[in-house]
Amino acid sequence: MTDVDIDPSDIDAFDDDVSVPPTAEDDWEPLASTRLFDGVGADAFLRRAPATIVAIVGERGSGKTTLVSTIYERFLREPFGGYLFALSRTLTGFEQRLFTSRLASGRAVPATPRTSAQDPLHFFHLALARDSNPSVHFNLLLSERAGELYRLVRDNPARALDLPEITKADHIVVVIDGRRLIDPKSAAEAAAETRGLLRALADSGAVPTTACVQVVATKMDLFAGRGKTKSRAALKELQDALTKAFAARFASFQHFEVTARDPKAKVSVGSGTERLLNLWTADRPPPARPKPDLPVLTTQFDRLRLKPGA
Ligand SMILES: Nc1nc2c(ncn2[C@@H]2O[C@H](COP(=O)(O)OP(=O)(O)OP(=O)(O)O)[C@@H](O)[C@H]2O)c(=O)[nH]1
Ligand SMILES: [Mg+2]
Repeated sequence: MTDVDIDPSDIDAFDDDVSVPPTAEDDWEPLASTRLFDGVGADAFLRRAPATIVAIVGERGSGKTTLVSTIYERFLREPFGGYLFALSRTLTGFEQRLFTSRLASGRAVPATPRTSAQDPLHFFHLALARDSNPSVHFNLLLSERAGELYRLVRDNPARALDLPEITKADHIVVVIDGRRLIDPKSAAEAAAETRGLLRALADSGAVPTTACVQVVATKMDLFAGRGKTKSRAALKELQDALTKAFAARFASFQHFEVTARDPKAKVSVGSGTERLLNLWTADRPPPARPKPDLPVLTTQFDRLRLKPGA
């Protein structure tokens, strides 16, 4: 027993006023946030390093967030699709979206938290390197936005002009909900919505002429089995019809089929996303720069003015 009795409950481990900003004399630095980038954070990142911008668009519940977060999840286990995980500046953002798919969440069935319609635009960051050449990193910025916003674009294409993930996109991934396609009651509506969104994007004038479009059918685990032959044929028919209607309106137009997360765990996590990674990290020709409009040089003095250092 010491001279002064201290009641352990009197000790407040969080006594320091954390709202006081650190001073130059403090011997510590706050860690940078690793939540998802907002628009300002993404711009700041792009000023430091080049990155490929991938806009993930589609209806509510189609599987946009799960698609991106399970690509990261694959890299937690091992190299994936010929790529090594190099870095992510948004680790906490990924982990927050994956928590409800883990045992620690106490859930019996894996799930993804819904992106709120009130949430502003966010971006996931993923830096990857090819297995064959680990010294070269590819930075990917993958957008996250609630499906409601894209419904508004479908109704009013001009709204796409206000969406930076579209106007700055290198790739636009249009996600189709496989669950709705296998149900005859919702299949026609899901197909019409996808057609409507693609038409709105093509008509909006917001999509860069260099942007490549990938139409991704998700939840392909639900198409497995003999009873699903008709659904698979209907999906193929829809893909052909979309190609016919829209392939000429974008720089490139391709179809993909993906199982991001099969709740029965029969299909591996992120199955089918390797081909997407390949496309997103492919070398692209540098953008064509318009020739500067130089004045006609007539006198010797004009030429002198254009000399370096003049
Ligand atoms: N069976 C199956 N379910 C999936 C798959 N991918 C996603 N889901 C489920 O689909 C539901 C919706 O997925 P989200 O990723 O939240 O969809 P979202 O497009 O981001 O939806 P919003 O944020 O509301 O726009 C979740 O419950 C997922 O668990 C898949 O590959 N297979
Ligand atoms: Mg989401």
